[in-house]
Amino acid sequence: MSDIGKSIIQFIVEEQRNHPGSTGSFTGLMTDIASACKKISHLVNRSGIIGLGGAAESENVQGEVQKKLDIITNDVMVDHLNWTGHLAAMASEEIEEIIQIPDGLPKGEYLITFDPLDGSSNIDVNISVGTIFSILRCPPGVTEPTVEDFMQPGTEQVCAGFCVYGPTTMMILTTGQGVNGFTLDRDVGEFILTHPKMTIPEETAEFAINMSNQRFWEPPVQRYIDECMKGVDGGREKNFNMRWVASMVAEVYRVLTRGGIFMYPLDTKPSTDGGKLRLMYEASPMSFIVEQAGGMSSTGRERIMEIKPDGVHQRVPVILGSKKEVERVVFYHQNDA
Ligand code: P6P
Repeated sequence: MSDIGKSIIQFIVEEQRNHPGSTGSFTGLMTDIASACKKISHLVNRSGIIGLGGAAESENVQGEVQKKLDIITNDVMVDHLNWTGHLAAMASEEIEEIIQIPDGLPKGEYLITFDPLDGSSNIDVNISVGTIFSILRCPPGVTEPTVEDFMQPGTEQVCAGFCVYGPTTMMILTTGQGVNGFTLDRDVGEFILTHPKMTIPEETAEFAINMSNQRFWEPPVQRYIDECMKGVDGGREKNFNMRWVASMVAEVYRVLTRGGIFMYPLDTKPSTDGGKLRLMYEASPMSFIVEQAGGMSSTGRERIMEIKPDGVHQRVPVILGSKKEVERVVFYHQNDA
């Protein structure tokens, strides 16, 4: 019988039964995350009506001007997750320091990193945005987590997911057993399984990159994109199409549904210190999802999932998607550098 139509919590409870000895804490944590994302979806959808569009008068740790919704959605995540007893600490794109569980509240066995509203610069132009999260285990015996306890490579993730607030609100999730997509049914307020076992085609004819950065790219990326642009006139066996939404959640969801290669490579722009995208709450969770869907994710020089972070807000180059294309870019890095 097809699982389609099953609620996300029913799906997770059934998955939990595959892990003998599980305490139900992970299921509880996922319930809280789903609840927070439903609230964020509501706020995003009504932002123009309730005056939540536009910029706040503040900058985040990245030095980026914050949108009002960046701050509000960060508060939604923290307020939904800090009292439930499933987490030992959190880390957010919007907050420089790790977020401790308030004194007096119970702590749990998990750590979470999140970008509460990725792509928020798209809010005011009504383009899809999203929430990205990554769940790690808190090291055993640690009751006051420090930044060091978060410095775990992507291979240590228990779960990774993202919500995309677009024409429909969807939650994409992996716990290491493949990738499943759930659509928010607003009539009942539930995420419903609509895209079971998502897989990325190994081949693609679609690349996504911000072409305005071209003069800053390294030779392997210059070569790869030049060949895509020339298609059959430049040595490739096909012609390519290009997309750039400037919202990672939208790009990754498209790659999951029809293939493609998404690239935010290393560039020599002064503002991008090692890359634009953040490892712990963008590149790492998205890499877990992409690999679980049969794709590949690399900096061009190493597998993103194997990078041990040196800071919560560390940036890395990202090249992910259809395996054959990512392999080609990695090959160029190994032979063109
Ligand atoms: P650019 C959004 O700010 C983000 O972090 C990703 O979601 C997106 O892929 C990228 O930055 C867009 O960057 O330089 O094209 O605006």
